[in-house]
Amino acid sequence: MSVSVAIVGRPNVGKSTLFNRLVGKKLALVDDTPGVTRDRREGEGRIGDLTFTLIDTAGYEDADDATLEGRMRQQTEAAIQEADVILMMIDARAGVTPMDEHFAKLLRKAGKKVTLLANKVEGRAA
Ligand SMILES: Nc1nc2c(ncn2[C@@H]2O[C@H](COP(=O)(O)OP(=O)(O)OP(=O)(O)O)[C@@H](O)[C@H]2O)c(=O)[nH]1
Ligand SMILES: [Mg+2]
Repeated sequence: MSVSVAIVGRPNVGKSTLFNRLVGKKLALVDDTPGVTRDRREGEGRIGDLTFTLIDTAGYEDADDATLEGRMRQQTEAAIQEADVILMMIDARAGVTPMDEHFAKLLRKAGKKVTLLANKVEGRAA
């Protein structure tokens, strides 16, 4: 069984972009609108000789179970439970936002190994 890695973070930080890059295919929808990923997606990720099961998640963390956002949040929480390794992504141009802090809290509770990814670092603002 391969190691599973979940990419988690608030909407629009670039999770699906990284997912597609590591999987090497455009399996996930990427758009400059928050909330594009509606359900988790899995693919075979690869970095050099390392292969792993990569999970892309929806970027919502704070909503009622009955709503669409609530179901997205539940799926994200399930992915956090399942994953061996978590990549938490932030937008380095925006810095740490209250929603990032929400995700950080959620992940601390899970007690998993978390690596913080600062994305969108190519510009002066970052
Ligand atoms: N400038 C810049 N833009 C990026 C980078 N990575 C992703 N983006 C852009 O950020 C936007 C959001 O990317 P997504 O990959 O859809 O973000 P997401 O975190 O999956 O968003 P949700 O599915 O809504 O949670 C897209 O317009 C991407 O092209 C980056 O490194 N730099
Ligand atoms: Mg996405």
